[in-house]
Amino acid sequence: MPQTTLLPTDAVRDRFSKAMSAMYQAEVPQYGTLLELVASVNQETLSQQPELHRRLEAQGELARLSVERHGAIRVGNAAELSMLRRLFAVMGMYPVGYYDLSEAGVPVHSTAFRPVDDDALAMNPFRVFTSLLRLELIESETLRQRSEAILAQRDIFTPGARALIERHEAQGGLTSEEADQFVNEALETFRWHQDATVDLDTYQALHDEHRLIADVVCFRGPHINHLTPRTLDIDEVQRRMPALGMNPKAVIEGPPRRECPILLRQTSFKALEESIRFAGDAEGTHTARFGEIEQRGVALTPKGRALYDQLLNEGRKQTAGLDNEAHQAVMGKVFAAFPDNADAMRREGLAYFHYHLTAAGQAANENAGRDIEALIEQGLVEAQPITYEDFLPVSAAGIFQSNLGGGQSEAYAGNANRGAFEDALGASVTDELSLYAERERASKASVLAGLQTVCY
Ligand code: OOG
Ligand code: NI
Repeated sequence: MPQTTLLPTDAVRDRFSKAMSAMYQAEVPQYGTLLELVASVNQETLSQQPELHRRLEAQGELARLSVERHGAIRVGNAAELSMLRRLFAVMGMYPVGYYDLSEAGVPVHSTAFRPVDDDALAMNPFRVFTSLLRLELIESETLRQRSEAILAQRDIFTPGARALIERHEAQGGLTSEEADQFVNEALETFRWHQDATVDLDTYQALHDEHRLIADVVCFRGPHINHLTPRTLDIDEVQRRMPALGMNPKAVIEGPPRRECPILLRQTSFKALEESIRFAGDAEGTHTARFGEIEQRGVALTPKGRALYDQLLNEGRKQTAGLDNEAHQAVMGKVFAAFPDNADAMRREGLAYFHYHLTAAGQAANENAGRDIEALIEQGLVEAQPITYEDFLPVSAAGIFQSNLGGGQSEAYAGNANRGAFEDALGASVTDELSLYAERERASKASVLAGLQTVCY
């Protein structure tokens, strides 16, 4: 029997992320405008900063820049979340990280489905921030039961998607043709629906409880609510948005602008008001879909992250109500306490690095010693920052809130429940920090193993 050739899961993810971007551009034309803006700002940044160009190229970041993006969806129950886990596995995307958004008054908890291996990340790091609605946090017993009943009636997956997920699991992958079918079928789950499954009164009641509940419960599927290209200069994109007809959120989330970017900075154009037909034919609107941009920096160690969290909290106490310029100025001052050069961050153990032998290092031998810092001093080893591939709960809450009309209650605060999330998911989530620590450790080990043995 001829062997079937299976497509690498990385290729399935690449096809899917491109198809999703095309679908979202057709659905939300402003997202297409945002992509063009990001592409031209990236181009300008690279030509103005040849050193940045060189570094990104050396790190393999340049090749993935134009395909890099993340998206987000919100689902209603365990059955939906666990099936999504199986769907994303077809594309080599696995749950990494646990994010508790109840802390910020949003009744969800989340993970990010994303590739984990170096090669997979380098090829296409497409990530989907996936939130599970927490009906148990809803005050009203009646609304909770009503929501559960509505959600129990829908199936967000096509029969074709289910069949292809099973086929992937049974044969360990999909053929190229099956992958194309899978992409088409899986896209249906993320598509926008102009008609709600409920009448206007039900929508209104859920909306009054929390806008997010209406968004998750009232439609046939968990429409993709944004896609996010990666920019090299988020401040510039934010500045240029209004001239192109986009309404940016008030402030850029995350750390301030720095010489050596850390973690993640994010902003968005605000969600659009879109017309909806409700059951019983009433017309109304719903606001859910937006476009986001991100600028990524180096991943921080637990020590670096603790410093980031501490400074972020200090900054937040001083920035309430400020416009972006003033907000960034305050954050800039507060973050002066965070060393802003790669050597200092490395020596102080604040960030993760990937180590490799330089040309001189490849010619050197083990007499050079085993102390990585000394090897760097001698020019035998180079350390490159490892890019942060994950998300930040405070920033995510800021993105949620500015697109939910802001000012949501803090009523759910402090309800992290990773165990319940993992039960619903049907798997545990990988700890993101352990992934960076392992990548750093493996690179150090291979540097040391790569120094030539001396024969006596
Ligand atoms: C997700 C918001 C969080 C991010 O980039 O932090 C997010 C949502 O609105 O569903 O996408
Ligand atoms: Ni996002």
